Amino acid sequence: MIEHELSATAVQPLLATQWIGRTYHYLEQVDSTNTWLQAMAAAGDAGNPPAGTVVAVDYQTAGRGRLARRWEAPVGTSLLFSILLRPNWSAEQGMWLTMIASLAAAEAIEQTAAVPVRLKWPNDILVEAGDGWRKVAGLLVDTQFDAAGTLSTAIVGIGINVNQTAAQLPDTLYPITSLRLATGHIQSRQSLLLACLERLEAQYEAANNGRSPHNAWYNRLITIGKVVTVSLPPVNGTATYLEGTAEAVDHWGRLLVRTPSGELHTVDAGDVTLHKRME
Ligand code: BT5
Repeated sequence: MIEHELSATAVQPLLATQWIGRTYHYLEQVDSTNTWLQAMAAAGDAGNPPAGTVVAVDYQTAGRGRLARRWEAPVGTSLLFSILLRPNWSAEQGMWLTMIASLAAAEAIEQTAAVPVRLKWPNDILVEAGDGWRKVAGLLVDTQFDAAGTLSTAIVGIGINVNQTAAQLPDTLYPITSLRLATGHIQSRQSLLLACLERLEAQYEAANNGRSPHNAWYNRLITIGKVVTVSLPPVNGTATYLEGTAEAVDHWGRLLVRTPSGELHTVDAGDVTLHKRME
């Protein structure tokens, strides 16, 4: 029998990591890899499943984006996986998880598909597709805090459009693509997964040793200097928006938006959508 390219027996012997992916599950289908790993973590006792546990699938019946949005990908076309981390970091440091996972995915895509990668705040991964930057991947970080407010468990979910044709991509408000469309070649999901896990471990170790990922992440952001519309959490059921120029991102990953009246607003990633203007 030919091994599935994402099966444990195919992936684990090729892993260059110490702990990420050492516990590894491949499943044909789940609702959402983040939800599945969350349930595993909730059912386990202390330290179980271990930090670094990975689940990768061929299909999600209820793939999740942020804020109850959906992540859609036809069977076998994408890299859909989640990693369990147990950081014991301060709550403020939570955004570092998005930073290191974005950087890991960016580096892995550049390494395996040889295409330039930039990031759009807070959690989009973009590639140059010939006609500008298009979203090729997204991150979903689910966090849990212990009684002392420490970030105890985090599930980092990554969805990368690998081999979709144009017809297989969902309709979106902004430009999206797959690595196949951006490069003109079918790409190996296995090589990409191995590279992502290896880069994530390196990024995580550096962050865990106190080295901030901020500068590397900031340097890849296309958002800075752009006019953005931020949709804030609804107030009494009414949508509220903030339009201004994205001036910077602070050390903890919050976006600083200057409105036309000159006020500077600090925007937390968890609560917002950036509308329009990827160019
Ligand atoms: C994201 O959310 O970009 C995070 C996506 C994370 C997906 C991974 S897959 C493995 C793991 N398990 C999960 O259940 N999720 C994670 P957000 O920024 O909210 O973007 C969601 C929006 O992206 C949707 O509302 C669609 O407009 C668009 N979208 C849906 N599927 C897409 C795709 N395949 N490629 C590009 N955009 C997509």
